[in-house]
Amino acid sequence: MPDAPRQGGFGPSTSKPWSSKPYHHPAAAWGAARSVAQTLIREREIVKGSTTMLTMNHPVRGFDCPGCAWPDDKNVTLDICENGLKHVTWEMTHKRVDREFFAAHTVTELAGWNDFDLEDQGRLTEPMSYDAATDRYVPISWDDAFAMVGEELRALDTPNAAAFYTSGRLSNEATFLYQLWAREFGTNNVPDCSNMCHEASGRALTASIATGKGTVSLDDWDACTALFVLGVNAASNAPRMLTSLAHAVKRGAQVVHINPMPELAGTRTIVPHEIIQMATFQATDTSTMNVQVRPGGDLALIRGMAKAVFEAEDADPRGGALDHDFLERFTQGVDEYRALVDSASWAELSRQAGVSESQIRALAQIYLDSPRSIISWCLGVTQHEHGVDTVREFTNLLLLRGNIGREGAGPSPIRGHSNVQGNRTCGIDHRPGEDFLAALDAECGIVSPREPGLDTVNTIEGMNDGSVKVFVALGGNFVLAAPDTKYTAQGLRNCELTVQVSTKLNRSHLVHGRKALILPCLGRTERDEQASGLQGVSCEDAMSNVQLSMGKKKPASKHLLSEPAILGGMARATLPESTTPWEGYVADYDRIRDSMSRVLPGFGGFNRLVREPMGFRIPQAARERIFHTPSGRAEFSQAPVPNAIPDDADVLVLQTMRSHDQWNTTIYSSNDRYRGIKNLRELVFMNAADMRDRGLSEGSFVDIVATSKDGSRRSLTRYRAITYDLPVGAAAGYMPEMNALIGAADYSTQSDQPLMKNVLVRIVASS
Ligand SMILES: Nc1nc2c(c(=O)[nH]1)N[C@H]1C(S)=C(S)[C@@H](COP(=O)(O)OP(=O)(O)OC[C@H]3O[C@@H](n4cnc5c(=O)[nH]c(N)nc54)[C@H](O)[C@@H]3O)O[C@H]1N2
Ligand SMILES: Nc1nc2c(c(=O)[nH]1)N[C@H]1C(S)=C(S)[C@@H](COP(=O)(O)OP(=O)(O)OC[C@H]3O[C@@H](n4cnc5c(=O)[nH]c(N)nc54)[C@H](O)[C@@H]3O)O[C@H]1N2
Ligand SMILES: [Mo]
Repeated sequence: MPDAPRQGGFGPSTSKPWSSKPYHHPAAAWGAARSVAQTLIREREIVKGSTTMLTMNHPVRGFDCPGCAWPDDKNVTLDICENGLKHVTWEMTHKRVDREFFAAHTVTELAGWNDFDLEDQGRLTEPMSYDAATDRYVPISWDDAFAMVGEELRALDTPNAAAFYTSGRLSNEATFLYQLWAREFGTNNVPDCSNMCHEASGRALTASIATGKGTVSLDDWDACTALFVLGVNAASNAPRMLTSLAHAVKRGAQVVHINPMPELAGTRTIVPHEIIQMATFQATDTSTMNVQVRPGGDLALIRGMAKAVFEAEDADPRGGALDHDFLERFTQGVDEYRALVDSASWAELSRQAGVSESQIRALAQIYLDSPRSIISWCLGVTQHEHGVDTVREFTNLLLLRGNIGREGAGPSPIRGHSNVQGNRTCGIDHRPGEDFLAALDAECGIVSPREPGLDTVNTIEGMNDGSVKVFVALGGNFVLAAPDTKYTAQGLRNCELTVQVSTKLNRSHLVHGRKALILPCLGRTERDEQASGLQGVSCEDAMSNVQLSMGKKKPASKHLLSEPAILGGMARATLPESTTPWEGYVADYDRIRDSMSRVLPGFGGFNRLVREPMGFRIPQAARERIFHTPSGRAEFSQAPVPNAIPDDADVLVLQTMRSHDQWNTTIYSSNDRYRGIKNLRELVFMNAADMRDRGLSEGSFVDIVATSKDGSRRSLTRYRAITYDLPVGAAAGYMPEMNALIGAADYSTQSDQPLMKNVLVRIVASS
């Protein structure tokens, strides 16, 4: 792996002077409009891009934005955001990576390029295979590529020597084929990006209320009277959420942001689609309160709120602090939970939360005064050791006042990739349930393996110890997205075969196995023609709505295949005797949906439902207060309050996050507008007191040394220290560059999620 160029990190190299100035404008607004215009111009897509925008997230026959998973608002005619537009234009670029490009550059040479420049070459155009003799990718026919995959897989001693990774934008239909191929072949090794984002949420909600998903809809967001938003940078990562936040404040709901880093969504926005607001520069508040929690202090904070709720109940047993009827009829374990809450002292809860008792009480009062409350969260909560316990604590607090299974109330995780939730629904699960497997086997006439498969961190381990020899990735950029960059790279290089199904060139094509394939696919904006005609695919958003998405654009190259077609081809080559109608599925996606309708609960009539104007919402038992847990009730959890404070005062808790101008490993520019940063990615935000203690001034070069759970150390040198309003002891910087600091052993024992928001570091001035 090359060292990142300075200042630009993995983004565009820049020699422009860096700067850091507080941002004083509302979120979205004209800064966003200007940024979109720049992207459109850069990709020379000004005309096509702007008309394509008009069909994005449109209820009737648009395509689903390939960006984030925030649901479409049926009341908004043009439901778009700055970052979604950047994302779409990124896919629609006129630039192409063709066989001449690969002939002109060896892989060793490309490995020296920076990541921005790799993706900036444009769309991949035809299948390529690595040729070790010339150290180049050379063209290969689709049939030969499929045959290579089939041969390598069939040569393995065990199907468990293969792993099948998904990045969460794969459609439901392709997902179903993908997991069917893996299981018919004989493995549950289906790691996915969700192992790095919401695994903790899924496990927690499943244990508490027997659903892996949030239970609320956008209508509930519009009906709630209090909204608690934890650990999400909404203005950058779910910009369409700003509209809901602004509307909630306008109609008098309480909107509380809980975050160690005050983010712009916690202040004001210009509602992205309200053109008059844009023109007149009127901003709407997006919060009524901001609370600066200690990194990893959320469980203690929520427990403090629960403590105040119990105290209110004791002070006035008829005051309605608790929903006794709900607790009695629908829950299990409240007495034990109460004892646990009683045993925690205010002093300890306040110390661990990093928030004063009076502020926790004020938060609890908002909760007590609210008839309908939603708790919403993202990575700031899940990418911690105690992520599962924390999400279960959210559920505990909600249960106390019956805030589940009724209008305007419930848990609402903010999901990442546009179809990451749908991937899990449709079978990307390394620990599948028996009900699902039995239904799959009955429909498809196969015998699925029952032993659990590998997730992301265990796949990396397997590639390194030689037990995983074939790695297939449907999208994503595994080597940069995963922790411990060097170790992950070593694992990939250890493989017999790596297969990357992608739209653009990225680092994971250059860090490859002995044999390697790059298989280019259609993007979501493009027309997908199969034997039976034009096809649509479906996605599920973060609130369980499933909608059809139809690409409109001419494909970037005539050699591209759709993801279902590539999967069908690889599966047929792997399983020549298979009775699965791979060719029939690919010819007509309705056939895939017919099979899915018989396997997946809530998908009966899939082909009809998905063609309704806004699609359909998957029914959820928990939403109806039916809890399929072992006790048949919603279960309180009984977790101890974790220690969020490092033993050594010199150690800082570093979080790795996104800048405004990136999509995971895709970096659009080296600016982070809302945090006031220009032309700099190799930085670490710190509290002023922590900077002073270390003798650092604004922009000083520092070395960052992380100590892993296993005692090993990793470091980054010559990063710039930037003062930011963070709690003492907290630090923050950008992924994916900082994955170099996260050890392979540094994942949560509760979820296997890498500790991407909890890296223990020492920071010193560079020598
Ligand atoms: N434009 C854009 N949109 C995206 C993405 C993108 O890269 N770019 N990525 C998509 C994906 S895959 C995902 S999963 C989501 C991610 O969306 P986010 O979760 O917003 O992602 P991060 O940038 O990692 O930001 C983490 C947030 O959690 C806060 N935080 C950190 N530690 C703690 C803590 O201990 N407690 C609390 N309460 N807060 C904490 C941070 O200050 C920050 O605001 O966004 C999706 N949307
Ligand atoms: N340190 C740190 N690391 C993190 C995180 C963090 O907060 N901190 N967040 C984690 C999270 S939440 C996630 S979700 C992962 C993201 O991990 P991934 O999903 O693996 O990474 P992306 O950067 O989203 O993938 C980008 C690539 O996807 C391909 N692509 C784009 N569109 C398509 C398409 O339509 N089809 C196909 N087949 N390919 C396509 C392109 O080739 C592009 O280069 O990163 C994780 N890594
Ligand atoms: Mo994610």
